Amino acid sequence: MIRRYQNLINGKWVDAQSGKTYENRNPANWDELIGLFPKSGKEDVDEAVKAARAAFEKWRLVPAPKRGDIMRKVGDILVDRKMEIAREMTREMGKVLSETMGDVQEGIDTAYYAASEGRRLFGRTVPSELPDKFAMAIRVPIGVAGIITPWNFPMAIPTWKIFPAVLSGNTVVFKPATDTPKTALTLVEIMMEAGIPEGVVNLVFGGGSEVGNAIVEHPDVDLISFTGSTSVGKQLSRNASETLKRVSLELGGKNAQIVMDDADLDLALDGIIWGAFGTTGQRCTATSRLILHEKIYDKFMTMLVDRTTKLKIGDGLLPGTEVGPCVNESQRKTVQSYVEIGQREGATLVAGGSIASGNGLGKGWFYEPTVFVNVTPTMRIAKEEIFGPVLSILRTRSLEESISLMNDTVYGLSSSIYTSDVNKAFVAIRDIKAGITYINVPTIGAEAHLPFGGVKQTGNGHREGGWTVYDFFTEWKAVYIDYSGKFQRAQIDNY
Ligand code: UN1
Repeated sequence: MIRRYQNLINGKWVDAQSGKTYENRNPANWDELIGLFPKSGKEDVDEAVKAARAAFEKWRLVPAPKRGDIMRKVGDILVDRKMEIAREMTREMGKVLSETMGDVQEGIDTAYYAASEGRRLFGRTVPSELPDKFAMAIRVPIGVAGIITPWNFPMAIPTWKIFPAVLSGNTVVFKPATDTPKTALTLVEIMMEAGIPEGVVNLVFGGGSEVGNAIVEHPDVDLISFTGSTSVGKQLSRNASETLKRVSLELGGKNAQIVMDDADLDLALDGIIWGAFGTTGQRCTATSRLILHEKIYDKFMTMLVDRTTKLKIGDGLLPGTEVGPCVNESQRKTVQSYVEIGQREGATLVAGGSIASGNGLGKGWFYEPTVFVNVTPTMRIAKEEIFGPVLSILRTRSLEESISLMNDTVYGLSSSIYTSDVNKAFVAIRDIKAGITYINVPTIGAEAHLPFGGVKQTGNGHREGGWTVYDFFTEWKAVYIDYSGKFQRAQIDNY
């Protein structure tokens, strides 16, 4: 019996109005059908937005600390159900169980942060120019937030957006990636169980061009928070401009790790293996380029190829697995096509380069962790986001050259340098153009309470995470209170 799941609109579970569904399958074993989910359309989005708009008028009046109490309960339930949710997540998107547990943990951390922010949401008071007059700026909720999320962090990324949105007093229409509907459904169920009122969080399943776009173009949606590819982000931004929405975009990356000749090489090796092949390279923070100092090049490459070829590929639910499958067939095709492009461009494969076929891998979208050398900065494998287990190596002679290679990309999300020289570390912090710079840490593993986002074509200037995301989900209102009892003109009108 195949389970058929539904959208959540105004607190009720409902089918797509068209009655259509799509299949959710396990990328480690495509024969395994997880369930059927609504293939929704514009008419379903209309209903969800109507519900969110109506709910906003009540929700905005609930005191923020009370909204925070609900967030704390959401965190508590996530703690209780962490293992079960992680298993479900590995089954629907493939990354290994320890990583899906980390994904849930990021949601837990974000929930507790939101709970505490309910008692802050700081505004400012400032002096007025005039006597007996008080001036302040307060944060107010904005309205209906459209939340559009990817499949690589099916719990963490929705929580980064939805928790601060609702804590700030907004209501939500949530469209998760088609590859990871089950985790999204669990998150929304938990929010309802914790006491989120009907209509505050609405969930609409379906594709980007139908559901996502209907949210983006809807005149009654006030803001959009999106994580995904740069090409979709650009199109989304154009579509949202018609209604002048506030839009937060977290887009692509071509993150690099530098290893200097003075680095601890064992440490740098652990870093690159985790950064490049953790989550099968499917993080927007994944390390896709390694910039190696010529003095340690040969030694480090031997170490790297040895470790890469020993990584254990398999079903993420099996103990000992280090690298799970790509999320679906088309993602694996993209990876394979980039490997072919790299070879055509003249780069040399020193590890991987093929579909992984061993025991038990035949029914999933597995791909070998892959390393290219003889890569030049103009090759497509050195420039374009691949979103898979493919690492390009660049050789360098100095810190300056390393940083210039690092910055030679249209993206600017994450960056890392391994060095034992504090002076070099500080130059790197100053000169690398990225939203995140790690010293002796891989490019992945951002903490939930720090600003997360990138420069250049990685985004449009907003940050998720920590206190900074609350700037996106609130509007500033300036307030003046004159208690002089007299008519006073502002300074500009009487100076
Ligand atoms: C992403 O890949 O879209 O920094 C997010 C990290 C995680 C989040 C990644 N905390 O690697």
